[in-house]
Amino acid sequence: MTGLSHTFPTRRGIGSQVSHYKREQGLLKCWTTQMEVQLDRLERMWREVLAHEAWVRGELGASIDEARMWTRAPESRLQCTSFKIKRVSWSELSNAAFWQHCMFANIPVLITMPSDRQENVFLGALAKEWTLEQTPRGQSPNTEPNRYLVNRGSILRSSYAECVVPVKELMPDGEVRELREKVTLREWIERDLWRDPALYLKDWHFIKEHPHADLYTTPPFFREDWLDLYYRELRSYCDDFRFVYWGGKNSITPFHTDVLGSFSWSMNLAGSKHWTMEIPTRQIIHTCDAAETARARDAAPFLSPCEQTFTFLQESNEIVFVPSQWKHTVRNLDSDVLSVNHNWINGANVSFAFAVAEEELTSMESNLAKFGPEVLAGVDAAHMNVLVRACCSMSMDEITVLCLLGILTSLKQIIKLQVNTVAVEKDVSSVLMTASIVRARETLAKCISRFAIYLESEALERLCTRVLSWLENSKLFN
Ligand SMILES: O=C(O)CCC(=O)C(=O)O
Ligand SMILES: [Fe+2]
Repeated sequence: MTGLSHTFPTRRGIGSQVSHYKREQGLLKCWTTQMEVQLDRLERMWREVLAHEAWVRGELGASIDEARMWTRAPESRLQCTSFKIKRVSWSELSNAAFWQHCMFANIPVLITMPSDRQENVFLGALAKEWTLEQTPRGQSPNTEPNRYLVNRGSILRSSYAECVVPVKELMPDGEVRELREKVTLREWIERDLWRDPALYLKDWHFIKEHPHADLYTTPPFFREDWLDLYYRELRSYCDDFRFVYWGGKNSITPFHTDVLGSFSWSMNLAGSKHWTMEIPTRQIIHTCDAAETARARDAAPFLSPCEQTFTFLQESNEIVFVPSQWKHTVRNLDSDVLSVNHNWINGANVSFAFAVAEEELTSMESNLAKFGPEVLAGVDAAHMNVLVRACCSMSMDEITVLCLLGILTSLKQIIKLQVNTVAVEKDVSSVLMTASIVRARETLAKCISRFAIYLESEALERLCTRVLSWLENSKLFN
């Protein structure tokens, strides 16, 4: 994969930063030369919005109050002693409720999809082929209940057996390393089921590698995805954050927060997972009880010494929504646990992406300043962008462009909604888009102020300033 694994711990040592430096530098060079083309696209989008300006202003008035209420709702604070993740049937969860109570509030949820595969239209062929069976007596090395895939992954096996897949090894110190030797899917499927649980097929960019496979589609709750939009529209899909995972019994994803403050959704297709999550400090009111913490730590050996944890099981057909910056660790409970996992960013959490990059920048600046103010002053913008990108997967330029692209796309969506959609849907969706813009413009303003000296394109800065001042002067967004 070209980006960093989305499961790296957030703060990484300078050693690993340097080892990524060269590769990142190459990627960034290519990005800078693409910048003009990208700005062209963004400018064009902006002109399209302006062409509809009067209309957007006239049509949107009814929903703006509601949008404002959503985005200004106080952040959800939790009492961790009593925190339990909610299980909600997907048919009872509206898109609007998901935005309000999960994405804007930054609260996890466990969504149960229909068990009848025919009803579950989002799960295509990838989900329909699996049958888990109890391991026959005597075959398992221990007496624990255990299930494995009877058909050993028929759809993947029939079409993708010779694909090289990323198999990661969990080191005793909790670091995850990709195996040096190439492993094909066939080899993975035919592996000894009782082998070392330290191996885990994960972060397989399945859609990127097989764009026409059409094995599943993203459920509607998670489709407002600026991260994907950015890589698709502006970067010719040089990277993505859409993965397939296939782990054996007791394989683990160590404690981490997801890449760049993103949300993640993880849908189990076969098998069960045991999750341990930690409530971020700023969302906590009290500390929780010690016994609960000890239990969580037993289940998750790489847990950091922190008390605000809770655990839950995810069965097949269930989707976990992981909010931004909620640390988590996952243990697979069956011999075959197959899941799909995407990371995504939109107006509800783009502020986290900014905050993660800003934190890295601040720490780099203070490290450089230790060598003297002239050293910090002498560091060029490109160098800093490479370092920030090596630490958190995107440079400051890229985060700024992602935020601008998200805002412009949402504005265009609002315009389109006015033309094409029935009244009720139009109303709900424009509230969501508007609320998303209201949040994101604060982040865009922070990007061009805090990242100012590191933004390599003045044209980008100018366009951001124009869009921001338009939003500021528009009654709709204030
Ligand atoms: O399923 C796993 O092993 C890890 C999933 C995860 O970290 C995520 O969904 O963010
Ligand atoms: Fe994760």
